Amino acid sequence: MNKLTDSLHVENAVNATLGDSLKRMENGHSLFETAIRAMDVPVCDAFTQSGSLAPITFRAGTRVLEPSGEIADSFPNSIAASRNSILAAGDTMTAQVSGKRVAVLFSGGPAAGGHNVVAGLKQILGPENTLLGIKAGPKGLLKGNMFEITGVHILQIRNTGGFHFMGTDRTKIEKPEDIDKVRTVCREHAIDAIVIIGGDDSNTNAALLAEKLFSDVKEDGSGVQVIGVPKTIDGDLQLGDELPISFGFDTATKIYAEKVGNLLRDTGSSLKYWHFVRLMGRSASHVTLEVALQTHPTIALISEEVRECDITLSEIVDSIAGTIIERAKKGLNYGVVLVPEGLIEFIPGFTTMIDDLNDKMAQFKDELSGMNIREQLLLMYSKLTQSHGELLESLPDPIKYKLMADRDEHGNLPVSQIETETMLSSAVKARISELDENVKFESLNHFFGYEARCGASTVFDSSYTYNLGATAGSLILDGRTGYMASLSDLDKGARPLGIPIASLLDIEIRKGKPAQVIEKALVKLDSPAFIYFESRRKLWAESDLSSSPGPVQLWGPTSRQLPKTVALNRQYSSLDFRFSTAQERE
Ligand code: FBP
Repeated sequence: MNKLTDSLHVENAVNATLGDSLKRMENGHSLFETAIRAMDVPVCDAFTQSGSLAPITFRAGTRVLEPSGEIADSFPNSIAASRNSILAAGDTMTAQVSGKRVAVLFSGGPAAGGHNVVAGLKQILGPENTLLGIKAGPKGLLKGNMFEITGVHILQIRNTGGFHFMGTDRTKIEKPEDIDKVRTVCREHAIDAIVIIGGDDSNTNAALLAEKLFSDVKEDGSGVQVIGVPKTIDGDLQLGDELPISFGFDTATKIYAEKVGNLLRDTGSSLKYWHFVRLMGRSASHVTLEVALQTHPTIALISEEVRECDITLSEIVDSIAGTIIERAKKGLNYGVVLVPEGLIEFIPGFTTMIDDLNDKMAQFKDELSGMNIREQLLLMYSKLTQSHGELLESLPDPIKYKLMADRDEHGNLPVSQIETETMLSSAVKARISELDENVKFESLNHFFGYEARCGASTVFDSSYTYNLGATAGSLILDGRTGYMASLSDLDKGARPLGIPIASLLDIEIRKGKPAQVIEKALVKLDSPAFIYFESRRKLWAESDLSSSPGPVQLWGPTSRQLPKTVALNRQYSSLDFRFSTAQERE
């Protein structure tokens, strides 16, 4: 062999070895994913009192919720059983519960941490009980599409982001024929309990199923237990101290904050762009508020303030244009504007116009289905009230088209596809040229949305969800139904709770009709997080005080940080979470 063939021979051997190891990493085994699977997750003291991880019992706590009379009439079984009382953690379970078959599903948009709910649930159910995974969300439940979850699956999914282990969807289970299908599936697969991991709409599904499956599903007259787990990156499934936050919010906001922090650094370097960034979060502005607290942008709009203070679109545009002109006078021709995804539904005039549109679209569904978009719009201009028709007609075409898009099964407008940031930046540009044509204004538009929902979980989301899974499993083994698993006191070791879901329901207009749903928790203008933001934002607009939080940190000083809005609103003593008092000794 000469030197050349010799070295080629070595190179081929190296390539073969490298190729092999790259192939091994192809399916979810990057070095990062392999390392995080092995990371420890802190467990609440409640589950470890016996020395090893064990399920707990629950007892009626002191807080009682008060649903309206109409809700109480619709959920007689659930409300008679819970008496609207939030369950508090009791003792370690001494009785051995075995032979239960529990099915778990993801529902709605994905959120980091879902896989750890499954891992915590499997661990607490133990080998004496069977855990089944339902594929593709509630639709999969209707079809009985399920498989047994084994210990090997858990090793693969532990601490990983995404819902790809089972998939998810947004099917609403409501019609009597759908409830019958679920009954049949439960009988065929001998299911004793269902865990629904979802947001407000999915937990509304859970409440209804718990009520309808309360008894008489099995031959012996018994029912099927239904337990919810609070998920959504939007952070709008909250109940004060008892449910401080839904899982997935922390990961999503930390990922968005990294990207916004990077943009703030870029804009302060290149000194020539205004970035308009729309941040995901269907209705509430919790995501935008959290990202603002982490990064201190030049401007952040909060939809709830726009609605409550009756701020019109032209006032929003004037205010942004005013800030841009003031900064330009100081030579600061750059900045970042955060726009919450759901803003359009909160602007006065738009709110009632969209309600009217939802109403008319439901009323003229059949006529609309045979028309093209132009014809649909003409029909709507004529059916909406005059002022609503005029407002719709005045909007840019891309916005109009998106407002006409189909609502999802829960009646939600697909706001993630409405480019409000583009509408705003164009209107601001026009306004600036009217006010001062010498001001330089170059804008770039962004939407930060889907890229964060399945990001690798933060340490908080991994830990929170594992303990939520353990709570859900304990509620099942303790014989409970119609509860949502929760954890309070996130800064002091965390306490597992069960929240009666039916007691959270309220009446809302969806697709033009009253519907019983869980009310979304919106940003409150008197909350400590908003008040803090309000006290700082003028300074952030005038000077450059931005902060770049960097990528999600799984190790190091900030790895245990809770969302700032949660720590402020719950008045925790520290920004760090603590799921076990043993952590103090670590
Ligand atoms: P969930 O409330 O189901 O968790 O979904 C949240 C969300 O990510 C919103 O922020 C966003 O508007 C919506 O889902 C997008 O929905 P889709 O995935 O159907 O496009």
